[in-house]
Amino acid sequence: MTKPPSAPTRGQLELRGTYEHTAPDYTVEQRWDHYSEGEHAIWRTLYTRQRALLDRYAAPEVVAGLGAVGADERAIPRFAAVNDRLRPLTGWRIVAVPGLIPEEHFFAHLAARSFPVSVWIRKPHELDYLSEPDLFHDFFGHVPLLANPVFARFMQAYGEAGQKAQAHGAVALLARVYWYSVEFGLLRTPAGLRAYGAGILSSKGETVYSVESPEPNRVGFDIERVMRTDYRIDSYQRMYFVIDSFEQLFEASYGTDFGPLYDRIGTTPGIPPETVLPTDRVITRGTVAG
Ligand code: HBI
Ligand code: FE
Repeated sequence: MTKPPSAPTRGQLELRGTYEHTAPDYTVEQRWDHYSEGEHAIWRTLYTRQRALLDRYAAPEVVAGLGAVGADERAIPRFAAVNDRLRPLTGWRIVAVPGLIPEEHFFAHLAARSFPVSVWIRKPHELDYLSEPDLFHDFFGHVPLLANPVFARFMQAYGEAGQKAQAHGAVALLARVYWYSVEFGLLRTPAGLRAYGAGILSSKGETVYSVESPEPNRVGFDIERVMRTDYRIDSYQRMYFVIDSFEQLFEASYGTDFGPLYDRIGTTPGIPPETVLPTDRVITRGTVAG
């Protein structure tokens, strides 16, 4: 029996997953045969709805990755079959977990190129909003880019950085990088802004909002600026950070010792997401700008 973790940044919270049968690294069996027809139907509804938005709103690498891992609308993916395709592409695999897992285990998985995917899927009345990651968020949002070699290398570097940040007591600062890239990142492409963050891509509303709404600020990605910025977990983002390429993201994180940066930022108050600074590379100034 493994103790369920508390959700990051949300304080103590009842988690929905079942943590009784987890291995020491918090993995479980997927038990694909146990999904009900109703659960496959939820997947089908969500997949179909989001897939229709990708060509217009998502980074092309996401569309390519989704095809490469062999997911489709017919049924919840079998993780073993996905791994057969993913491993030769980037050396990554996905592992089944009950839900959120403790930070140290999450970072250890990423550093070892394994991405934890929750085994449970949301209920029919939760199609539009959930406060914990489920299988649809984890899979549809995160797994496609693991097929991209540059992004995959960044994720591994993030896991390694996470382990160092823990030793430094600076996970909260590094987590802002994850939030504003892996979860809510935008990419500048010749065709215009496109979403690549999993929090965006697993939400129908935010997929459109992040790219088209006049409300949020959109500012060029700079790792120190990102580490200094607060984020909101209970609404669409007021600030998106925009990368020009996945190489930029990788280079900002790989081989850099963030220790001095963590010390410099320390416990200074976070910059509100509504704030645009004179030093920002502004792409769009939002109507929320303070
Ligand atoms: N566990 N399953 C899971 N998925 C996450 O995204 C996750 C987690 N545990 C910790 C965590 N994220 C965050 O604390 C870090 O990204 C900072
Ligand atoms: Fe996520």
